[in-house]
Amino acid sequence: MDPSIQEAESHYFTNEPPPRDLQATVTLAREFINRHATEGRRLVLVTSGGTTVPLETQTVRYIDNFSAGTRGATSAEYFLQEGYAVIFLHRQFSLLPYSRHYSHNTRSFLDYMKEEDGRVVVDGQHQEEMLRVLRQYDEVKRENRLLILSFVNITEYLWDLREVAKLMRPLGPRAIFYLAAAVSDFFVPHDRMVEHKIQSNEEFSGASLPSEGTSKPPAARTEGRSLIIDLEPVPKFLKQLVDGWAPEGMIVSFKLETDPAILVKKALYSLNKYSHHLVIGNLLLTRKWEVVFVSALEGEKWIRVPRNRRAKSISGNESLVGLADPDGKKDGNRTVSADLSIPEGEPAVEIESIIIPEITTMHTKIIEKAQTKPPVT
Ligand code: PAZ
Repeated sequence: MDPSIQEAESHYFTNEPPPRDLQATVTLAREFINRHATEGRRLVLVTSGGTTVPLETQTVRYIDNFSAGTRGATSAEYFLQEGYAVIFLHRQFSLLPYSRHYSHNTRSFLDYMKEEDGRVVVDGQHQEEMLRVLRQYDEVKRENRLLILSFVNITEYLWDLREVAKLMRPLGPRAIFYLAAAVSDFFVPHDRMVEHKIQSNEEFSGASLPSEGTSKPPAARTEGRSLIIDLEPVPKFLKQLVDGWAPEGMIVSFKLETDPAILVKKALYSLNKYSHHLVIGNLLLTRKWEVVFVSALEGEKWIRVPRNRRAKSISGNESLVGLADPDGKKDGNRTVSADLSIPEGEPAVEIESIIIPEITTMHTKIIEKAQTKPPVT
């Protein structure tokens, strides 16, 4: 492996302190992986939600991104449906498999309930759907096939990813890494982070010194009344994942763009640079309706789901046209704007119900290919 990449890894993990609960995470993950390895099951690590970039060690302020974890939570359900064991490494409080159907919604979960003879029961109109979700959830719980782990900031995410990936190594080609989390590209290194809350009042701003008294200038400081933030690039660890941490696993990364003109180019660039199995490209505004698979095996392949002309309004009533906003929060009371780049209505089916079977078919081929390879002597 390129020594400069190893150097970047070593520098990063020496300088950025591990999360406090890393040992507990490793213990849980080890036990889960070993059990499913013994049972010969395929296992996927799904990463989901956005990483934060703290500006202070005692964090009051941080930089965040838009991701609600819809892609990750939905994909995890379809992997579970395909019989996989799933480690769901997600941003704390972002969407979770199964409970996603009833949370982060314009509706309160209490709207699914009603009182009957002094007891709380599920309202009649939601019985069928909730029973379907509950049965799937119960089966997964009974078979102990879902492990939920969480991170908040970029450093916690990278430590967890590295440690879990190394634990998954013995699974060889039976492992998938499905990296749907929206990972920060820039961060504040620990030795340039101020300890205390950044002050807006110049009289107090002198208190903002890096936590360990290093000579490095703080990455965030006030100048006059402005806040100046000088971020550094997060080292790209996909190469280490491919070559070092989990060299035999199937690796699926995501590429998010907002400009359609560069999406495929950027996905191809990533595929060539990291030589992994698959890059799934998506655009912020259309990510629930279309994605592009870019792989060495199959080139460029688009997956699209039709748009539902009928979108549900907040009240749950169907309206002919609703505006589906980029974050998927329903607002059926507004009319569709003239901007045709914003899709009408919700997707007719969840696009992940097509993405995941496609991936598991590719995974089967990878496993079969590995089985026909002569053993390394
Ligand atoms: O979490 P969500 O469903 O709102 O969004 C999913 C997504 C766009 C973050 C994901 O599909 C993705 O592209 N993740 C990788 C982002 C990137 O670092 O390029």
